[in-house]
Amino acid sequence: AQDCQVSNIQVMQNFDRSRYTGRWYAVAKKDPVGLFLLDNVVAQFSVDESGKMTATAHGRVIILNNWEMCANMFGTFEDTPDPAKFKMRYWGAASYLQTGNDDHWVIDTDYDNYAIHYSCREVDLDGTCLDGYSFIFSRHPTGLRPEDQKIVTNKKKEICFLGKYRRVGHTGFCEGS
Ligand code: AZE
Repeated sequence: AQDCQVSNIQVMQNFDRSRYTGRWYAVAKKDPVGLFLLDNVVAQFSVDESGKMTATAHGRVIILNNWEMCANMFGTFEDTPDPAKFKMRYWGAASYLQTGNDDHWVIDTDYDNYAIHYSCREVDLDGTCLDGYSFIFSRHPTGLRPEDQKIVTNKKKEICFLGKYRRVGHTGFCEGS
């Protein structure tokens, strides 16, 4: 399954959204084209009474006139027939932040330590991903445990994003926002 066809990408089997709730620290990311969260990215997933998944996220961004700020974002997730594949509508607390409707796939997670997220925004004519982004999340602000690194590297390869990630720093820029 490494032909890089978006439609062949394997996602988490029997994804359990309730075990996925809580805080996740982004430790690495692969950027899409255009504006994106720079660093200090933390996401918080919830499941409401009706079972719908929602999330908040923050991260440092630089918008328009070189204005550095902390983007406070919200996301709601639409279910699909695959329990690990969602459509995410997202928007910012402030109107000048970004809005969108992206795929949100959970590629792999052990729920307690690491998670690999994937989103392809534009599939190329040959079926590969032309524009996409991905987050590697950890439950630990200090990063991935050594034993999870190998798993994560393999998954980066499977989603054809290996070598395209940058480390996500946590400096406290968005603390208390
Ligand atoms: C994600 C975790 C779940 C909630 C949300 C996420 C994505 C947020 C963005 C935000 C972009 C903001 C920009 C502002 C100028 C996947 C981290 C909402 C993509 C570019």
